[in-house]
Amino acid sequence: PSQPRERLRVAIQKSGRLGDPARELLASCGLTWRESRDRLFLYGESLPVDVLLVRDDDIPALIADGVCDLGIVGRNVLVEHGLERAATGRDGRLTEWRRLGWGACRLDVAIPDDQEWTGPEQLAGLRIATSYPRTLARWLEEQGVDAQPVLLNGSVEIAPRLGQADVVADLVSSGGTLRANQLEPVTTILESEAVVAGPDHALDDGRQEIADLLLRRLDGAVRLKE
Ligand code: PRT
Ligand code: ZN
Repeated sequence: PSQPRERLRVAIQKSGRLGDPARELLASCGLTWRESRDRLFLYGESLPVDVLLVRDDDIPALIADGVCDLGIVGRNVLVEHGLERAATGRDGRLTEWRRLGWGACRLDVAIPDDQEWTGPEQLAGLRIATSYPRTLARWLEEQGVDAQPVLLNGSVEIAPRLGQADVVADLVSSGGTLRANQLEPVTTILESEAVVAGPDHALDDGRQEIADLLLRRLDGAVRLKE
């Protein structure tokens, strides 16, 4: 059990695609802050809200373990973490508290562009390179297809050329990266965007009230942008 905490703690990506938009969103909620010397922490000044700057992959576990209350993260990361956590029998279910409408991408299956796509059954027996093995495995199971996820944490798109895998399941936004690697997206496993992730229950120690205030402002800021 963690110590009582009267300040809300929000995890966001330190750098990368979602870091700057997440900071801008918090600023548009009226949050001002002072940055810690090591640049891992933003101490909220105008609201009792502190921000932890981390790798996006660490955000779900920080919330599930109660270190942070909320996080801004891609649905792709949240879903993969949830499946992993469930498969390994740990509790700490997370949900999407808000969808943010930016950071959009898809987790797509892509095959060499000189091949014809006839449907998911074509993937039977193939090695599929991905950074999202649980999400891929769930989809394969739904499709009734038996294939072999190959976990790669980066450069998934070059795996077929290197002979590490036959096809890939990778994040796509413009599709340029796949095309440059002679791959063609053929079907979508997951539609993703940035979300506010939180536990599937209310927060303790008065932090729910702070979260409600922050989310009210966030909803206003998101509406203004539309
Ligand atoms: O360092 P850290 O671990 O925090 O960052 P990261 O490198 O793991 O993540 P980052 O910053 O690359 O992505 C963070 C989140 O942005 C992802 O989890 C997604 O939710 C979201 N997102 C949106 C994307 C993309 N669009 C995207 N295009 N994440 C990755 N990509 C990749 C894509 O796979 C391809 O390799 O970007 C490349 C360019 O894509 P195309 O299709 O435009 O060519
Ligand atoms: Zn990451």
